[in-house]
Amino acid sequence: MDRNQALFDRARHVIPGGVNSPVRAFRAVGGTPRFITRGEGAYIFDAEGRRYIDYIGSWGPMILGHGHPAVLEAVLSAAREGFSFGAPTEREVELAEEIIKLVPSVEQVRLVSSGTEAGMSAIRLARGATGRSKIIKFDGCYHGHADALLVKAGSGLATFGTSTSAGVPPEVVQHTLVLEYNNVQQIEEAFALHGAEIACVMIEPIAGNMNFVRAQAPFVQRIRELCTKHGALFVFDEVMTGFRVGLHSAQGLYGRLIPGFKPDISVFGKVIGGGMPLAAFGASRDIMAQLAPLGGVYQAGTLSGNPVATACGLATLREIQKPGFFEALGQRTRQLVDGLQAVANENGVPFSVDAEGGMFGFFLMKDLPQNYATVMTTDKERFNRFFHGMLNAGVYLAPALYEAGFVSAAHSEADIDATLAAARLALK
Ligand code: KE4
Repeated sequence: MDRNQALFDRARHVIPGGVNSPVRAFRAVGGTPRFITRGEGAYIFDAEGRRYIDYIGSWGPMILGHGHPAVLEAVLSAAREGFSFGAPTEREVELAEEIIKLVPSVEQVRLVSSGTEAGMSAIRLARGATGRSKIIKFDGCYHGHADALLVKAGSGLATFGTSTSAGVPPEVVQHTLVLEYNNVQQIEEAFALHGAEIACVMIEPIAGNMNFVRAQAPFVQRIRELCTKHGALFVFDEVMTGFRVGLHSAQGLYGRLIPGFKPDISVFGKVIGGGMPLAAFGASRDIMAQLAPLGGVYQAGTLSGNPVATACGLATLREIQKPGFFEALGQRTRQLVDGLQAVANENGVPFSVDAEGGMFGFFLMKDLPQNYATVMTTDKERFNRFFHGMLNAGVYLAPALYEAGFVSAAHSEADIDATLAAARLALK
């Protein structure tokens, strides 16, 4: 029997679904998940020893590729000094300073261990800072699995959330309103109806949980104006886009499209941990002063700012600041998506692509979708055939049509060419 299958059978005895995060189980695409033994640069290897060009990169963190020497060295030397102390260390100050240097809207940060924890804390902070309960999110955006955020779009604006998950009591999601992404009219109406009660609006500026859908600049600008007018806070969930779509994250991009644009609270994860468990949320000094031990909003964590994780994150952030890093990464990613588009056109397959920095998406439809409902009209069977065609050719794409893809600095021109050759066959 195939070693992946044997491991999967064994895993399912002791771990629900055989995985520690649902998307890894391949349930959306079918087939047997690959059990990865090691990573090396742009590649990962499965239990059968097969090599894959990796376009997941741990869902974003591995922007330098697997096993970057400088990062590995930083982690090993930090680990030799100690894994965790439960006391402040200089390195978490250095990491905070690095994030603040690169993200002008952030004056102070709090480090935590996962994007979920960062997003959950950002919501609590927004509610504590405003004294309000209502929050707005958008259909298709994922902000981690905190109860208040596991909510599906209600029908219209009056009905507040019904949860997408068992185990979340209605009371917990009654304050969460889910609107359509890129729908300016709905956000206008929501503020007209509930403006005085809204603590925050939370958004993925480029929605990587709908594969790759950009928030249109006028939409972002209108949310910014309405939040300012009504005293609500604008939360940018940059867990996926942060330091991935550009050195100054998505807010750097929107700062160029919308003069003076800044979110109120920013959430980071993935890249800032370089593959180790580390995330963060940040805001102005005034907003962050609401957090314990200064203010009344409680938030804590045993491994927050972990000394080994901060070493990994810092080494990663230092590498991506090197001259030309994002130009090269952006070029490589563009080469991939433009090549995929060309191959799809050659084969008469309706296809559209988009990319920013080291993050990309593609859709088996002619025009780029602007919201979740449109994304979900994708022909799932067709996507799954493409996914498996690529996987069998040694190209590991996201095992779900609503997930984004990631290119690392380790991906070479030859890797892109090999990917396009595989796509030519798979699309045929
Ligand atoms: P984590 O708790 O998984 O570290 O972060 C949650 C999160 C928050 N915000 C955004 C925009 C995110 O994309 C995520 C996590 N992303 C998923 C991929 N779609 C992680 C993969 C998984 O769930 O296994």
